[in-house]
Amino acid sequence: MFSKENFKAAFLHRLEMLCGKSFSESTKVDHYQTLGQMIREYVSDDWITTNEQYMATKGKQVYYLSIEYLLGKLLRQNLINLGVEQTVEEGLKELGIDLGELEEIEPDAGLGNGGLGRLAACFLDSLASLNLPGHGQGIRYKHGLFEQKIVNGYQVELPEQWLRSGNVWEVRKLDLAVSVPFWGKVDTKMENGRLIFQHINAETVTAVPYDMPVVGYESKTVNTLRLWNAEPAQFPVHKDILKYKRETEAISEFLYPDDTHDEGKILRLKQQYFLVSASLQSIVKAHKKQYGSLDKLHEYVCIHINDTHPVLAIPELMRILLDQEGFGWDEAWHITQNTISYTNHTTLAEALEKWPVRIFQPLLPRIYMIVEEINERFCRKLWEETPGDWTRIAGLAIIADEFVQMAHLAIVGSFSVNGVARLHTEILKEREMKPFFQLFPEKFNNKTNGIAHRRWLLKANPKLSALLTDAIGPSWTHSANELMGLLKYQDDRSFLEQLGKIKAANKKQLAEMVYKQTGIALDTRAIFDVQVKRLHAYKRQLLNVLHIMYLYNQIKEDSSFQMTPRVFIFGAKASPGYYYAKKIIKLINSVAEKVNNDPKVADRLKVIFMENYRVSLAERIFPAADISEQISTASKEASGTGNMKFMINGALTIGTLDGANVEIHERVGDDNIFIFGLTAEEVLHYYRHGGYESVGYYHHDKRLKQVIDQLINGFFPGIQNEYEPIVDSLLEENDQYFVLKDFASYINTQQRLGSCYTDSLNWQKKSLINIAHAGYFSSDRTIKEYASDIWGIHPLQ
Ligand code: 26Q
Repeated sequence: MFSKENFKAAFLHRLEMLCGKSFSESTKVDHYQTLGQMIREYVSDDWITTNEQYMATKGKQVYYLSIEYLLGKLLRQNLINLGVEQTVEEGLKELGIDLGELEEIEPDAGLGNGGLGRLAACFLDSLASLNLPGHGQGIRYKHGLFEQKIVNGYQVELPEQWLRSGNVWEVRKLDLAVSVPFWGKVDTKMENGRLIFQHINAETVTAVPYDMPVVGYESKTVNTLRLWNAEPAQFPVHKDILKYKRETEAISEFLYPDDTHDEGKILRLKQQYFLVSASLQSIVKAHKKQYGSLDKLHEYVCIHINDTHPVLAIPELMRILLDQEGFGWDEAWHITQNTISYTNHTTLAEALEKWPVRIFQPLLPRIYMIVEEINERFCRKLWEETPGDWTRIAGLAIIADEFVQMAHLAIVGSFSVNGVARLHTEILKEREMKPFFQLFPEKFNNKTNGIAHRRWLLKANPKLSALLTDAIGPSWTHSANELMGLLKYQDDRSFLEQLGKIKAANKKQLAEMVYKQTGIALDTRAIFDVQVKRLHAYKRQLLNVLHIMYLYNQIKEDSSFQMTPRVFIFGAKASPGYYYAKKIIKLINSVAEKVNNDPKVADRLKVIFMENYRVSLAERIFPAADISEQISTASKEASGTGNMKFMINGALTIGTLDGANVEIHERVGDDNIFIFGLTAEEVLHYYRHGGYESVGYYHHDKRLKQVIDQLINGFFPGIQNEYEPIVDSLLEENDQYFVLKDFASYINTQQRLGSCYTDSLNWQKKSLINIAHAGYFSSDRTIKEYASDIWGIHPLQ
C-alpha cells in the first residue's frame, strides 16, 4: 500500500510539480513543503470520510472553544499517527534527505501562552486518537507568542512569524466565511405581536475559517481544528476604509502574551467575541442543515469553553435562538444551559476575567442586553431565596459594580463546571466558588489534566519508547495504563541500567545543543535539575535561584561541603508587561554568569537559561531531565502539566503538594517523589490571618540572610539596584508567595535528593516507578472522563 518505493516516486513527482525544479536544484524548504502536501493529501480521504460518518451516524459532537492552541510542530507527529514514520524516514534517507532536518524547517505553531493552550492541543490529539467526535475552534493569529531573545541577561521580545512561508497543514474555506458584527446599536420593533431586536449600523468583520486536520493515532479518524482569520468585509460601509481595514485585521494579528493578568483591553474582548460568534454560526449552520431546527441542539451538540475566554458563547447562543430562530426565553435558556460546559483553570484573583460595562456595552450592544437579562433573572431567583440579602446577591451577580463577571456568567449559563486537578476543584468548591457550589452542587466536577503521551513520550523520547516497547509490547501507545507493566522490572538490574543509559544519552544530546548555543560544556554525570514553565511569582523560580546561590556560597566558604554535581536548567517566558517576572529572568542570568565563570565551583555547579522556551524545545528538555521542579506556592497552581511530562520521561519531582502534584504523589508514594513546604491548607490559613512575618525568617536563618543580602550588596559585578524590587517583595511586602517560609524545607529536601541520586540503581528504580504510574496522566484518560461524564459523546466504530 504505502511502500517505500511508491513513496519515493511520489515524492519526486510531487516535488517537481510543486516547485518546478529538478531534485538536484531543490532545497530543504522545498522538501518540507512537498512532504507536508503529501501528508495532507494522504489524510484527506479519511478526513472526508470521518465527517461523512459523523453526519450519517447522527451522534452527539463536541466543539472545544479555546482562545489558544499551543500545537508545536506537526510533521513528525502526523507521520507517527498515520503509521508511516519509518517508511517515510527511510525513503527520504535513500534520497539523501534527513527527516530531522525537515522537521527543523517547520515553525512551531505557538498559538498559546502555556498550560491552557497546550492542554487544548493535547485534547485534540486524544479526541481523534479515541475516535471521538470532537473538534477545536480557535483564532488563526498571524503572530503567535513572541520569540524570546536574551540580551545582556534581559528578555527581549520579537514578533513571531510562523506564517512567513505559509502553513502546509491548513485549508482556507472562503465559502464557509461568516460575518461578525461590532458596535452599532439595537433597534426594537413589533412584528406580529412580538418584540424584535435588530443590531443596526454595525461594523462587520468577515471571519474566514482555515481548517487543519487532526489525525488520530493509528485510527481512521481525522477531526478538524478550525482557526478563524479576521478580514475586511467585501463591501464595507465605512467612512474611513483604511482605518476599518487596519482595525479588522488587528483582530487576528496577535496572541495576547499574558497568561494571567486581565488587562481589560478592548481588542482582547473583540477577539473573544470574534471567536465565539464565528464558531457558533458555523456550528448552528451545520446543525440546522442536518436537523432543520435548533430545538434539540443540546442533544446533538456540546460546546465546551476553555476557561472564561469564550464565555460569550452563552449570550451568543441565546441571541441566535431568540433573535434569529424565534424561541421564547425559557426554551432558549434551556437549550443554551444544556449545551455549554466550562472548565476553570485558575483561582488567582488577578486572572479572573471581568469587563467594564463601559467597554462591553458599546462594542457588543445586543450581547450586553442579553447578559443583563440573564443577570436580572438570576438575581431575581437569588432574591426569592434570600430576600433582602444584598451582600449575597451582589457577590453572586453577573453584573456588579459596573463590571461583567465572566466566571459568574460561565457558571450560571452552563450545565458543567470543572476544575483541572482534585485539589483545585476542592478549592473551587470550598472557597473561590463556594456560594455557587451551594447553589448548583450538581454542576461541579473534577477532571484532572493529562498530556498527549504520544507526543511527550513516543515522539519526544524515541529511545525510551523503544525500550518500553521491547519490555512490555507496543500497546502502551494506545493505552497508557499498560505502562504499569513496567513495574515487574523494578528490581531487574539490567533493565534499570538500560534506563540509566537512555537518560544519559538524552542528557548528552541536550548538552550538545547547549554547547552549540552557549559554548558551555555540561557534565552529563551531574543531576540535570530543570524548571521550565512560564515565569510567574507564584511558580517561585525565585526559590530555585536562592537555593543555587546558597549552594554557591557553601562551596566557596566550606571546603568540606559535599554535594552531588548539579546542572540547573531554566526555560521561561515572562509576559512583556510583567516587571517582576522580567527581574527574575535577569537574576537567573546574573546567577548563571557568576556561577559559570567561577572555576572554584566549576566541578559542581552550572546554571543554564535556555532562550525561547516553546513546545519543540520542551520536547528535547523533558527526556533529559533528572529532576522536575514543581515548586509553586501550594494552592496556586491549578494543575500543572509539565509535571506529568517530566514524570513520563522518568524525572523525579521535587514539589509542593499543589495541583496535580498531589495526585502524582499519591500514585508513586513517598519514596519516589520529593515533597516539601507548606500545604495548601496551611497557606490558605495564613492568608485568612493576614499572612506571616517574613522578616523573622530573614533574620533567623543565616543562609537566607546571606543570599538576600547578595541581591543588593554588589555580589553581582556591575549590578547595584537591579534586584531591590525582589528584596522588597520578600521583606517589605511580606513575601506573598512564602518563599522564605519554604526555604529551609526546600534546601533540606534538595540535599536529601542529592544524596539519593548517588545510588544510581535505586534512582533508576524510582524513575521506573514514575514512568509506570504516568499512564494515568495521559490525556486519553482525561478525555474519556470528559466524554462520558460531561459531553455524552461516543467513539465512532
Ligand atoms: C485573560 C484575559 C486577558 C488576557 C489574557 C488572559 C489569559 C490568557 C491565558 C488568562 C489565562 C491564560 C492561561 C492560563 C493557564 O495557562 N492556566 C494553566 O492551565 C493549565 C491547564 O489546565 C494548568 O495546568 C495550570 O496550572 C494553569 O496555570
